[in-house]
Amino acid sequence: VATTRFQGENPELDGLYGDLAEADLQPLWLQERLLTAAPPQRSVPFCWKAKDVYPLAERARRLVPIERGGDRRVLMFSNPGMGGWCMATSTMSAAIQILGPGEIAPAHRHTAAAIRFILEGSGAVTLVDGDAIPMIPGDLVLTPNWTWHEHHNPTDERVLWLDVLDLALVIWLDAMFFEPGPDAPDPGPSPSGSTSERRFGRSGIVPVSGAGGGAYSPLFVYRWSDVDAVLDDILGGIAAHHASVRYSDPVRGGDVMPTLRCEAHRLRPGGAADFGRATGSAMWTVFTGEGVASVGDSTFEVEPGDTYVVPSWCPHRLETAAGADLFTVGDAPTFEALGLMRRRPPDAGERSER
Ligand code: GTQ
Ligand code: FE2
Repeated sequence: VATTRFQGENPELDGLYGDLAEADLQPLWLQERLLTAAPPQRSVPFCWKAKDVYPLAERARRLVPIERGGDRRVLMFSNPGMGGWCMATSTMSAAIQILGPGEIAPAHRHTAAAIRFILEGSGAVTLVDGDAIPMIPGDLVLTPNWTWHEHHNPTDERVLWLDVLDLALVIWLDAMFFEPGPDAPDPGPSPSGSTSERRFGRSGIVPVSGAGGGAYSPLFVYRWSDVDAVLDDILGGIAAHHASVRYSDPVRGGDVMPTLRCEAHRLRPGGAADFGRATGSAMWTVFTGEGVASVGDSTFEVEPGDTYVVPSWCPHRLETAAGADLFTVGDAPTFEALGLMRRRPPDAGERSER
């Protein structure tokens, strides 16, 4: 940077800069936001409130039919820091998806991996590689990289869920591929649970041969009733006011997918949790209860269905008067795999753990 002071005073140097530009070269010493002391966050702390988003989703449901081409009725969260790109964080898209009674979102597959966290309406079905998964609020459903998926709502009510995909990452990596249908046969009104659950959903027991052991979890759905029971038990056994669980691949034990980490958190009434800061971004959704989230310099009062962003390296703290259950999904596995995960516990000053 020191050398820039000669700019305009030294004709030879000016000539060099001109010739560099002609040759599609740029001097590192003039780049200002490249080798930064800490990441300049692209996405900013932000919260989408259910009371704003749900009515807009309902209007979209009435006005916009699901057609081939669009395929999905999805309101994408467009982070104000992302310059108008419809991404929630620098690696992830997030959205509210709504399906009316009798509607079908047709089959397709893509290299971006997705999770859904069900927020409203019981009995819609997502088929993942042909396996019909009935969904009720609080359930987590995976549609991993390149798995066929389609959504059916055979019920009389609208259903609404949170979608989160590693879409910004996949697009940045020039790795996006997409392929439409064939639609699977209609699963009918109430399939009796999925094959993936029957084979992989009993804790500690996995088939010796068959699927699993690949890059993503062969269990495509995690039931809220199970999450609820574990959180309850953890909090019952300790004096702390915060319990958390991680959704894991029952065969390999790691995260559910190579790019996304999912967790559920419960705070007792009057409880608080301080997460410090970490590289990587995350979406947090309130399932039940209420709370106040501090993310960087922002404060959000959150209620069920509200979703907020914790950008990379932003301090994050939660507190609640009435108690709260939250679901979170983030890109931590990518950071860990690439040696880019860095954490700073709360109150650690400038010291960070690598
Ligand atoms: O439900 O398959 O939010 O393909 C974005 C892309 C949801 C889906 C999204 C998708 C889907
Ligand atoms: Fe999709």
